[in-house]
Order: sequence, then C-alpha cells, then structure tokens
Amino acid sequence: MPIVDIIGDIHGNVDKLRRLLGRLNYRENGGVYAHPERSAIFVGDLIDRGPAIGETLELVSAMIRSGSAQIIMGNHEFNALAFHTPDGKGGYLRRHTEKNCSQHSATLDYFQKNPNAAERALTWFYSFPLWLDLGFARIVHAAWSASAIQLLQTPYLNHDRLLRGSTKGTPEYDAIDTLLKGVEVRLPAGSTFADKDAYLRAKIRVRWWLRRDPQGTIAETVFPPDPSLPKIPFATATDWEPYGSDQPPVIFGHYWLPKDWPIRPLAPNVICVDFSAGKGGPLVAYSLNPERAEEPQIHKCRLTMAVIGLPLIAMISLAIQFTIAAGLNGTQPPEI
Ligand SMILES: [Mn+2]
Repeated sequence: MPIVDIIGDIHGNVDKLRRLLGRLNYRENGGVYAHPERSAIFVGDLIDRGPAIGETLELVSAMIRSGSAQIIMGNHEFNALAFHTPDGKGGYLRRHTEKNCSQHSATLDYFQKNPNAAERALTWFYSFPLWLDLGFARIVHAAWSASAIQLLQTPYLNHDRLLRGSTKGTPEYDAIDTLLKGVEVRLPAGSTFADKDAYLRAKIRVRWWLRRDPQGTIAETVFPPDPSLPKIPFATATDWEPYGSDQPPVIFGHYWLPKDWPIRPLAPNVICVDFSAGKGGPLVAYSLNPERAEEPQIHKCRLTMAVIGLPLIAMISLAIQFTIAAGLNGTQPPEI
C-alpha cells in the first residue's frame, strides 16, 4: 500500500497547493502533478473564497483523471450542486439568499467568466463520494458517522439524493449534513453568536469524536474552542456518536483551525487537516504510510503512549508526517 497524502481544504488557493505538492515531491509533467510512489486524497472544499477557483479545479481534476489523486465531497461542492439545481418550484435547492450568494461569490465569478465551466464542474462534483473508507484509514469532509453511512449505504449522490439531502426533515438531509458539516448543537433558546464571517448562528460545532461532557461550558463545547463564548454550563440534550479510540484513524477538513493551532492529531486516531488555507493559514497535508509502522517515525514520541490500545491496523497507519505549505505571507512554518 503506497503512502497517501491527505490534503486539506484549498478554497481556490492554488499557489499554496502547488507549493505543498512540491514539498511532497510531486512533479508537474504535461500539466499533471504526480509522484512515482505516492498518491493524494483531497478532503473537499476546493471552491469558494478564491482567489484561483478555475486553476484549482483544473489542477485537481487533472490529478484525478490521471490516477494520482482521489477526492471526496466537501460541503462547498455539495452546496454548489444544490445552488445550481432548480427545485421545480421556481427556485433552487439551495436558496439564492444574500448569505448563500456571498459564500459562493468567487466561484460564481469564475463560472460567469468561463462558458461551460459551471456545467463541467458540477458534473464532476457529482462524482465525489461523501466518504472514503480505505480500511486502514477513513476520510470524510467533517464528521465520520457510522449511522449516517449505514443510512446512505452508497457514498454517491444522484439527483434524487441531492433533492432529499437539501430538504430539511428527511433522513438523508441529516446524514449528509453530519458527514459534510459535522455535528452542530443548538444553543439555549435565544442565544446566538457571530461566526468567522460575522453571521449570527444559533448552533455550535462540537468535538463530535469525544463523548458529550455534561459539565462542559459553551466555550469548551464548541470546536474549535472559543473563549469569547459564554463560560456557562451547556446541558444540551442533543447527543452524538463519539468516535471510538479502537477505530481506524479518521482524517477530515472543514473546521478552519486557527493559524496558531498546533499541527498534530486531535486524538491518536482523529486528524483534522484544515488550518484555514482559505483565510491566510497554511495548507496542510497529512501523510500516511500503512507499511512502515516498525520504523521510528517523526511523531513517534508524541504518539507512543496514545498508540497503546489501538488495534494493529490503526497502529500501522500511524506512521505519519504532516507537511505544510506556507501561508500567503510567504513564511515557511516549521515542518514537523
Ligand atoms: Mn467545509
């Protein structure tokens, strides 16, 4: 089994992607990046925010066509499909509200300036699976949920599933929402907070891999933790399925980890690769070598204790390395 490089949310930052692939020793040949012994997996969210949506789509789709990469669906690709699909009642499956248009604006600009680009991209997005189970590791955009996967059975969308997945109240909506947006919990009645884009939200994203802490405050329960939120106990009635420490490593993006967040696993088998490349942060890849567990690895010291108790399959896949593409300011973060 060759090394796989799992690459975080790009959001149109093609320069960071080129730099990251270069650091991983992928070489461009005839416009296609490839590595003789490794392959890449993208965790979704190629689009929106900018600045180079078209080039990002071209670079990644060329890699996938040539067999040097795979990709899964991000919430931004799912939203784009719903945004551009009529609902049969004069509107679209994702409403064209000011907020939804603004989130999608960089991609809309690209679509408007490039005839056929929308059709080509959307047709391609349909082929993205909602999750990828490699056996020795699992890849999903936001949260691994055994019950969501069991309900959906197949990871692929079609028109009917896009329709149901865009309709609140259907089991498909809840399942796809969990996989692509993670577990969100409603705040006490009347409470809201401003998110990174200053939109008021009544729900918070939680650390779905951990068991719910009945003593936890709102500030601690939200992920990433936010000290500006109230430090009052948060006795939510909503429960979720924690991710067992005996399960294979799960790798996801989506969470906009702050630039100063330590680049290391969140738990021994829980790894987030989204360090806000779309907002000035680094683009990060997590490299997984299923066959080199016996060799001392870069993270061995940090992970030795944590590895105890994991099944062999999980230990094997913990032969790891993070690689980071520098942020827009051009500085090179330390490689660990
Ligand atoms: Mn996302």
